[in-house]
Amino acid sequence: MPTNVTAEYKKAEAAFRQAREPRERLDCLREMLRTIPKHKGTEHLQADIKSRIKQLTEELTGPKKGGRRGGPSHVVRAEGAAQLCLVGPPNAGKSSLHACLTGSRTEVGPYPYTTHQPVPGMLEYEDVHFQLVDLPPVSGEFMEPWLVATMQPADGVLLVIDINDPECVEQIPVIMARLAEKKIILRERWPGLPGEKEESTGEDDPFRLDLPTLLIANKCDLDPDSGEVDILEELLGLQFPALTVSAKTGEGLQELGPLLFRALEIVRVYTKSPGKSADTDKPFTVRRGDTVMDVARLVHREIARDLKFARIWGKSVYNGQQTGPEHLVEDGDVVELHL
Ligand SMILES: Nc1nc2c(ncn2[C@@H]2O[C@H](COP(=O)(O)OP(=O)(O)O)[C@@H](O)[C@H]2O)c(=O)[nH]1
Ligand SMILES: [Mg+2]
Repeated sequence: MPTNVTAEYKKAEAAFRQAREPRERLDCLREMLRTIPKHKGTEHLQADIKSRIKQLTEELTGPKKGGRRGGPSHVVRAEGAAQLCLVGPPNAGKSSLHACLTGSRTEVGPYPYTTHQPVPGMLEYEDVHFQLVDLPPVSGEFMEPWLVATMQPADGVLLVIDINDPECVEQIPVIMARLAEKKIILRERWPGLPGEKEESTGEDDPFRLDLPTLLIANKCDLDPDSGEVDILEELLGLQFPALTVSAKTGEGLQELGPLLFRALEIVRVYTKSPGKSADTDKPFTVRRGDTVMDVARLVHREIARDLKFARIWGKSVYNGQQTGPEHLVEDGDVVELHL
């Protein structure tokens, strides 16, 4: 990592890390390229930024050259409370799980490599939605080159394995290594679950993506030994939070929504207008540690800009308590934004 970068560049880099929308990410990359000091020490990073600009531009517009006209876009716009990618070896049951959990009609096949495109779908839990993205498999032999770009907006990974397949002992490290080569690191630690803070190296690489990962041990209907996944993790020296499920019988599937909700520390906030009752249809979702201002940003950029104070109804405030924009919101809060 080059030293001697300017404050302006650091700001652009920080904005890039925050950006989730592909277009916004592209703008940030351009800003990084514009502001990076052009000297020997940053050559490598400059090249990296340029190649990402090229890649993202192609993803957004479809390939320019080549036989096929404007191929399908592999960028899935994040929606709902969080986006989770289904990653795993061929035939683990990723598409079957996606279909059960979201009602999608993603293709399921008894042979590997049935899935060729990212398929989004929504998992409902109470009044929030988690976006699950079904993906083609990752194996030692092959990984779609666009997969890395597709995973950039994700908040986490569901690492799906067939718990009865003895090969999963080899498959998991291979998948982790393949992704790590592309700077995607599968993490054991989730904000809302117990676990030790992990060592992180190369912290200042702007292109490294750390994704909290849940191990989904599928096909438990074939061998109902519930201790299997613990043995596997022990063997591999891993400590991903794990869920044992069956896409076939539905066992364990109802636990995913609540687990994600806790793990990601989702906070639901309902808005209301003065003198009216709260809009309880659809919450705005933020994370623990987020503020009234973060909620305002979700409502509208201009509302955030003009926000003066809020009134809040909730568990740890008195009814209609007046707070500033920096007040931390809590799950279930009703917020009235005043400009
Ligand atoms: N017994 C059993 N079979 C499953 C389960 N989930 C998926 N399968 C089967 O495993 C095969 C591969 O499933 P698919 O969802 O296409 O796997 P993917 O390649 O990971 O997307 C299909 O024949 C599925 O019917 C499960 O929970 N139990
Ligand atoms: Mg599939």
